[in-house]
Amino acid sequence: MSTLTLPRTTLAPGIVPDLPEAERKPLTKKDTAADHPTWCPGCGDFSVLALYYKIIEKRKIWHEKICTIAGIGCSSRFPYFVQAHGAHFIHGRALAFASGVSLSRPDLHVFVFGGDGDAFSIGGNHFNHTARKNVKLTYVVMDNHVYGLTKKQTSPTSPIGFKSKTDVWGSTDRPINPMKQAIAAGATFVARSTATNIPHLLKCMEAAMDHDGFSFIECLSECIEFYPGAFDGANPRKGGSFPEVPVEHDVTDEYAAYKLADAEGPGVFGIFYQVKRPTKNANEAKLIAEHRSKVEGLADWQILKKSFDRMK
Ligand SMILES: Cc1ncc(C[n+]2csc(CCOP(=O)(O)OP(=O)(O)O)c2C)c(N)n1
Ligand code: SF4
Ligand SMILES: [Mg+2]
Repeated sequence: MSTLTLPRTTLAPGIVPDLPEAERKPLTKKDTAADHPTWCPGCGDFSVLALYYKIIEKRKIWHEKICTIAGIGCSSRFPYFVQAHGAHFIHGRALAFASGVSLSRPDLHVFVFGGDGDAFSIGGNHFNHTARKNVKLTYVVMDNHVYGLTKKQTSPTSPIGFKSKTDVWGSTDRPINPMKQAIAAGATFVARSTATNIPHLLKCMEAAMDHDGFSFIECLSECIEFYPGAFDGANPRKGGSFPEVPVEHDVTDEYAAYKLADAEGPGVFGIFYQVKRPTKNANEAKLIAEHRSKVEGLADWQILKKSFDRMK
């Protein structure tokens, strides 16, 4: 069952849609923070949420323009914690719902959040098709390499040997590579970051938001409860390293991006791939405009009649 999160009825100072823009105050974390997040203390997902509040304030995204969508999972509880429009939707189907919102409301920047299971198990098909259609939205996958909400099952990104409730002797299945999958499916913005490198993640989220098309970020986000230490190798504070995408990397080179994605885990961090390609939003808008020009001046019933006559 999906649950819609609705705006509160008492308006905070920044939430006054009928004021002229210049007089409106950016929404602070206090304005946008909803329920106290129910994540375990130390869960990586807190970083992504904190940065989302920051982006809303920094980019002056007005209350009525915020749209936060997610599927099901610990990470997918995200919209509950944002006091604005959004939906905690069906497991794996967040992108389908978000695509509809994005196509019908070009004035919004739609953000979708979720986990590795939501994105690549049950939602695998939706991921591929949203990417290839280049629907304008930003998708941040908080990849913890495990199903957190359902208490430790193997996920599509769990490494070989990972012991879980579904693989008590250790997983033998080759994990998927989200970066390769996104590039191959046709995503036009593909980046990787971690929840432990806040400035880097903020840069990636802002760049993703500025991208006109389907922007995807794989954010390594530790599940402190069921896969602690999974990303220590990417955390210099835990003895790991944080190699960034080389400055000479050409982000428009699909094969170079694919090669970067081949690096041994935890891999490299930054924008792997970014190209310009017409969005589904632009293509549909063009189609609608062309059709409208052909039926200009006609009443709705006349347009309908024309369609029915064509079917005869
Ligand atoms: C149709 C359906 N199948 C299975 C479930 C059970 N389920 C809920 S969340 C989840 C996986 C969550 O894993 P992930 O997306 O990685 O999120 P995390 O909890 O790790 O953040 C599963 C299998 C469900 N809610 N609906
Ligand atoms: S179970 Fe894991 S993913 Fe879920 S809130 Fe706790 S630490 Fe985060
Ligand atoms: Mg997960």
